[in-house]
Amino acid sequence: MVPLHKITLLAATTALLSAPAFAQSEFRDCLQAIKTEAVRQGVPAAVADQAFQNLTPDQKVLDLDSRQPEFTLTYGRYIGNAVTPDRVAKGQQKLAQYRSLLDSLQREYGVPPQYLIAFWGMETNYGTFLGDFSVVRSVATLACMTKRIAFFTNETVQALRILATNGMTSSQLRGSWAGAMGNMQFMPSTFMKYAVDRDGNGRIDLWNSMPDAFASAANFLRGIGFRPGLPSSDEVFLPQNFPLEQADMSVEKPVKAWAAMGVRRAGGAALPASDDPSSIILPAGWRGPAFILYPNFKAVMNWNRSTLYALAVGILARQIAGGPGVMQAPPDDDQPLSRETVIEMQTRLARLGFYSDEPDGLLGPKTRSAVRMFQKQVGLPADGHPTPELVQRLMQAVR
Ligand SMILES: [Ca+2]
Repeated sequence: MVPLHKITLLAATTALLSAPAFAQSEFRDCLQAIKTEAVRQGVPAAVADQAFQNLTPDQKVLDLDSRQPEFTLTYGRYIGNAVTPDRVAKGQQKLAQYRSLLDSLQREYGVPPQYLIAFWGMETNYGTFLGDFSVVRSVATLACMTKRIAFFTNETVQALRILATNGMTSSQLRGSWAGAMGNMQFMPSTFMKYAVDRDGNGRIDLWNSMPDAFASAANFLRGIGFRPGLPSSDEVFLPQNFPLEQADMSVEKPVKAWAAMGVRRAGGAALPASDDPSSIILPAGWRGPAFILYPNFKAVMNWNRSTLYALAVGILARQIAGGPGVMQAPPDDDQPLSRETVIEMQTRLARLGFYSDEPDGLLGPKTRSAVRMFQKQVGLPADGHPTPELVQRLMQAVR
C-alpha cells in the first residue's frame, strides 16, 4: 500500500510538471545560469551547449529523490545486509586478484588494501551496480527542481568540467540517479578534485579501469583524512560497570584511557596502546555489540555520513583481510521504528524538555541524547537506544 504522504508528494510533483511550458522555460533558465558558471570555471560554451541540448528534467530522479525512508535502520538489519558471507568471500577474491596494485597504492596513499575493497563492495557490490542514469541530466534535474540548488548546481558544473577535461560526451557520463559514478560512486565534484589516471592512458575512467578507480578512491580517502595507523573501528567488550552515558560519539578519550577503564577488544585482547582520540558506541543499545571508533572512522564518515555505513566498511574490511566477524550479536527483538513513531517520541521528549529541535522522524544524535535523559529519569540503562518498549513507556509517561 502506498502511504498517504507519498501520494501527496507524487501528486505535488505531477501537478508541477503538468504545467510543462512553465516548467520547461524555468528549466532552460536554470540551465543557462549553470552554463554561465561553468564557462566562468573554464568549460568551453560548446561543451555546455552539447550537454544541455534538448535536456529535460528526469521525473524518475525527482520521484526517487522524494522518497523518504519510512523506518529507521537497525544496526542488525543494516549490517546483515551489508556484510554478507558472499560479499566477504568475493572481497577476499578481489583482494587476491588486485593485490600488487593495492599494495603499491598503500605505499603511496597509506590506505590498506582491504579498505579499498570494502568501499568497492559497499558502493557497487564490486562493480556490479554502476548505475545507468545520465549524470548531467540527473544533477541538472536536482539542481533546478529541488531545494538543494547550490549543491547540485556545483555538481552540474563539475560534471561539465569532467566532459571538458576528460574528453567525454554527456551520454558516456553514466551513474546513479543522484549523480554518483563508476566503481566507487564518485560525485562529479569528488571526481574533479580527487580522481586520477593511474593506468596512464591519458583519461580517467572510473567505470572500466580498476587502477584508475582504486587510485582515485585511495587519493580521496587520503584527502578526507584517512591516515596509516589504527583501523577505523574495533569491536570491544565493555566492563560490567561501564558508564553507558559515555558510549556516545561526542565523548572522546585517548584509546589508553578506555583501556584503563577496563575496555578490551572483543575476544579479550588489550586495546592498542595509543593516545589517539576515540569514542565508544552501542549501535544496537546496551544489549548489542560495542565498538571503539578510532580517528579513521571520521575519515570513513567523510565519505558517507552514515554511522552504520562507516561501521559496515570497518567490519567488512576486517573480514576481507581474514579477521574475525562481529562476536556479539545484536538483540534479536530490536525493531525498526516508523518515522511517525520517532516523531511522536520526539514530540514527547520535547514536552519533557529533553529535545528542542523540530521533530523530524530521524534518529540523530540529539534524539538519542534526549532518549538517554528519559532513560536516566526513569532508571533504565542510559544507552540512548529507543526500543519499542522504551517508546511505549514514554507514551505512557507523557501524553
Ligand atoms: Ca586511465
